[in-house]
Amino acid sequence: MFKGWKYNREAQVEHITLNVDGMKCGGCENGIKTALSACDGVAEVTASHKDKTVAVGFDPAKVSLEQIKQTIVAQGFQVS
Ligand SMILES: [Cu+2]
Repeated sequence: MFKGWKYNREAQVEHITLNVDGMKCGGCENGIKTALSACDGVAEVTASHKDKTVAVGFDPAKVSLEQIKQTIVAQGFQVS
């Protein structure tokens, strides 16, 4: 996307909560947050190792749910 180019479409944000196994501490949460935040289209990430959940707000036009899942798996966690 070009900076300064007026995009005439409102950014849409979809929210999803994924069940993620393998997080054991805040460091694991941060690893997932950092990896997902680096994805274009991801607007917000909340991770909880206690609840074993990762909540993601994303623009489906820019990033797919499958990409989000794969990013988490690439960090060494399991998404159910
Ligand atoms: Cu950890």
